[in-house]
Amino acid sequence: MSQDALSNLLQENRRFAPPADLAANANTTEDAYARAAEDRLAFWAEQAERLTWAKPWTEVLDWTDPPFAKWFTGGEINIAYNCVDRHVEAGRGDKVAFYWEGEPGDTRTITYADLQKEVCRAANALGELGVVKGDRVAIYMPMIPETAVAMLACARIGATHSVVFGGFSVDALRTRIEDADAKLVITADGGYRRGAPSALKPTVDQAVTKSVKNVLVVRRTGQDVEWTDRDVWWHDLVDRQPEEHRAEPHDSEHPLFILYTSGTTGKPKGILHTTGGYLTQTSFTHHAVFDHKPETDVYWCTADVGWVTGHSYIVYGPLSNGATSVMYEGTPDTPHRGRWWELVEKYGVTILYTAPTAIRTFMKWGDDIPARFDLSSLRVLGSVGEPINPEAYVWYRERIGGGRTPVVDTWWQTETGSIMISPLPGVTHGKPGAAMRPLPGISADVVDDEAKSVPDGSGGFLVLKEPWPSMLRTIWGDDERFVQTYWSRWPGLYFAGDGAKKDDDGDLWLLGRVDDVMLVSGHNISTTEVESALVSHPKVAEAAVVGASDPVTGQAIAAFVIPRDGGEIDVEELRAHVAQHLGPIAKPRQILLVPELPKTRSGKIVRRILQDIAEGRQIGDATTLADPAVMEHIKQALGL
Ligand code: 6R9
Repeated sequence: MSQDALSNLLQENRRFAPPADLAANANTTEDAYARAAEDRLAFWAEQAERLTWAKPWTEVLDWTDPPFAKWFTGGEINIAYNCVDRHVEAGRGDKVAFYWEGEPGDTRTITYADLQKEVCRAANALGELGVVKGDRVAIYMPMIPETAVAMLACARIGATHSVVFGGFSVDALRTRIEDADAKLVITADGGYRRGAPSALKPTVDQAVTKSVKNVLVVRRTGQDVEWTDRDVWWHDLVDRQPEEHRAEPHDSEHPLFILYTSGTTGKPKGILHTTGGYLTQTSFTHHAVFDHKPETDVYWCTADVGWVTGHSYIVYGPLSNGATSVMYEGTPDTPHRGRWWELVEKYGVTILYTAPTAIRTFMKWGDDIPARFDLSSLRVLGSVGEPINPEAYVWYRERIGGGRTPVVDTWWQTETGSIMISPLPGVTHGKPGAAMRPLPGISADVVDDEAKSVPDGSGGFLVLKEPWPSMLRTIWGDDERFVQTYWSRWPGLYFAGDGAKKDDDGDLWLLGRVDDVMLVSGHNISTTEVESALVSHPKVAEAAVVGASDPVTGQAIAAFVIPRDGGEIDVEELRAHVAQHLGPIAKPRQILLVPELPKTRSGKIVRRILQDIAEGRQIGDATTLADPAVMEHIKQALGL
């Protein structure tokens, strides 16, 4: 890619200042940037002090063997103690940790004292099953409280967990169990999705490999399950355990979890996160980015726990800060399309953290649905997972946040462990579609092919310049691939794989994966910008674009568009609309109207599949899709 790397076409001039009262009482203020710039390691040491350490560290960062970082070396800490016990010891045992809502409408309220007992029982149960510090445990669960309990119990005893999405297939689960050499699988009979029980246990039965000694099964749906000697019911084993368990301190660099990212080619990468640095940064970012106040806030992160967002911002970050959270099992349209807003009203949610894909879905369903509910409790809204189009940002702020709430667009990855680039709600004048600045203590930049920092107003590659506490430590079992994948493009820089641009103020805009950048008549055009231009048309709910090979232009833009409210769209008018916004070079060759888009469980568009359609090929592997039926609907709509 040349120095003019990614296009810089989109003009967006709207600005939103932080609300005065939020700014006046903000957890993190402007001075944090200066303090961190002056002494980054002292800044992170200060954040680590927010936690309770069993043994103090001797060195903040050991970077003598890059890119293998060690944070808070010599320190010892127990993550479960920090997320649970210390709140109980401080007299906050009666505070609610989770308001859990099952999809069928059943509910559970779990206080920190309840959570402590349950985590201790589960830790004792793991001991009875012979799981010891250093073993790996696979967790394949629906969104129920036992999932968080299982993760915390592993963390407590020092077993490394590997959570696998409940929607993944036998093959996907088996490869992950195998790669981690898991000794135990924790699962459930099933969970509720779209109004019906959806089975999990049969998938585990087919996926278990030799290393697995036991399968621990939570009864959630009550559906019939096959049973073998290896299987143990959670209620039989965990419920009879003592509710005391000593939380042994673990080394700051003890492996906490492995989480697999699929990538487009090759076997999934087991991203390894460790203990002290990970908790320091998830805890700090949850506190700072959401301005979380434990006494008054009710926080809801809508992610699935099988995604890194669920690890860092449903479990570890919020619990370390003593948060009261909502946890919801099911889909947003069950039993009706207002379910989320009903939950916001019911629990008085003040902070909501979700993904652009969900926001665009709600836009498509219509403004009248959220308008029926009282959403006035909301004060901060967050977005993660993809670039948020300006139109979706403004809709979120206006229709969900009543025009009052800052929107924090948070950029990060499984690999980074926590949020890296984001506005601070009490400091930043937000721009719709921009992730703005690296957080205090984080060094990010946009560079060209030669790793030279690009000037304001241009685009290039997003890189991270200094190690950060919650960075991945390696790829499980494959140090070489870790170095190759992330650190080999330019010496000393972490390459995130994303394109970005700096605007004239030096603020950062994410432009999508560089693999997705299209090359049209010699110009690099970002999929994100064309999608945002399409979505800015009032009749478009959602759009995905890909570069399809073209004999004349090299690649030509093929756009897949979902009409808003199922309405009609004049395709020529839409092409003209894009040309008007971005210039004639960005005009799609082809616009295909579709009812849905192929997405992963975390809402990312699987462009590879759309490219197969645009180039008239057989459609490739669709196993990582959240809903494989989507492909049938698309093919039908296109007459394929
Ligand atoms: C947390 C998470 C990471 C990739 C990342 C980027 C995209 C995430 C984003 C964003 C633009 C944001 N991404 N947040 N792009 N703006 N606010 O999503 O982790 O599943 O590993 O995906 O997601 O492309 O590189 P993960």
